[in-house]
Amino acid sequence: MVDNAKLAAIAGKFCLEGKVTDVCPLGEGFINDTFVVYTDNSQEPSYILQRKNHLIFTDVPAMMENIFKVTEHIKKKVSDPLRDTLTPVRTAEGKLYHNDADGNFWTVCLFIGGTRSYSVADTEELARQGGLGLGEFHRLVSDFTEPLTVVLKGFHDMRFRFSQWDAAVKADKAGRVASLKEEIGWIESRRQLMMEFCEKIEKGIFPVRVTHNDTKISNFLFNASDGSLLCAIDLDTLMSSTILNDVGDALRSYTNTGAEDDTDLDKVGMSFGMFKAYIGGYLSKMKDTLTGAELDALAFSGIYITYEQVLRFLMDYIDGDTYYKIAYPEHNLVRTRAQFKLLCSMEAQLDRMNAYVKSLTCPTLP
Ligand code: ADP
Ligand code: GN1
Ligand code: MG
Repeated sequence: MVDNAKLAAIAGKFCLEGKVTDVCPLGEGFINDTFVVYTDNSQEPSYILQRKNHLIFTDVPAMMENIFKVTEHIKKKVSDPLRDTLTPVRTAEGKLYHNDADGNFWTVCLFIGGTRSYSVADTEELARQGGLGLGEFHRLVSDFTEPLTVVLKGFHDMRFRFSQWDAAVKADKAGRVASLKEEIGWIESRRQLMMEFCEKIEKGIFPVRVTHNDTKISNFLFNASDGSLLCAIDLDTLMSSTILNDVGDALRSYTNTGAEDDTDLDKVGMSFGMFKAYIGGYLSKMKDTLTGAELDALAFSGIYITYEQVLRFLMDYIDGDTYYKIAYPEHNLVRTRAQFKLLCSMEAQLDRMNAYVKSLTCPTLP
């Protein structure tokens, strides 16, 4: 752990207003280390300081360049540019990151006050706000035309995930494969179905758009005053891909009645009410932009990305827990089981999810 004085010194490398008075950890994400920075300008937090995981994000400068370009684009279109998207802060040398003596990459952005974030959606109104927020984000970036660097190769590419998976099962680095016959079967029994969908993506059936790629609820800020959605944050995985990745990951997060890592599987499942609320919000912004192929695949996208998440958590468990931060030894296995329960619940409700999307997009005439 980095001590407070060191963190304050790192924050001091950036062009901050005021003198740093405190830096406190914010235990949230699975990949980066996030801190809140206080200054003598305010009682409220002023900045977010992050140590980006450079073992995962191997080109932090390119990642920050993506974030800078896209947020600049968004700022030109919104009413409150300092609240309606992230604002990266540069170092005294004019860089969007600070590379310390130990090889760590640090970044700073403005803290957006008067907001709150969630790890689970507990009301349908929150889910509807989430859908509106992702729709608004996709709308804001829809005319961003500059190329974006691929920060994580193969991120939502199932063919790539299966190549990692096959290598992990073969290597069996942590010696856990023999005890995971049932769980491995969950992945294998759906491999062909998932590859068929992946082939559709590869064939270009869905348009390539600017996407967030990590749309779980904790990566959005909501206004504390009225619960309305403010903006998308955690823009590390901004890339070009199909919006189905974003909608699918959001459905995985917002519709789950339990936690992502719930140990009580009775609590886990897809709430159809939350699905309706999320998709209703999203489509109210994006219905006229999406192609028929995208609309037809919207409901399945939740299954696709939830399956990918089961695979990724299980693969990390097989690998000996090297990717995601874990809070206890079996954490990745618990996550795998909880996400699998959610997957089964989504599979059982696919027909009615599809019917609901149809009812919103092709209303029958009276
Ligand atoms: P990670 O990459 O570790 O997931 P995030 O960027 O998602 O980190 O940030 C973790 C949490 O910190 C968010 O869920 C949110 O609560 C808070 N947060 C992040 N950025 C800001 C910001 N600019 N203003 C206010 N809160 C923020
Ligand atoms: C990670 O960084 P964070 O915690 O927002 C992961 C996502 C997973 C998510 C599961 C770069 O997101 O892909 O869906 O955990 N991010 C990366 O909660 O791998
Ligand atoms: Mg996050």
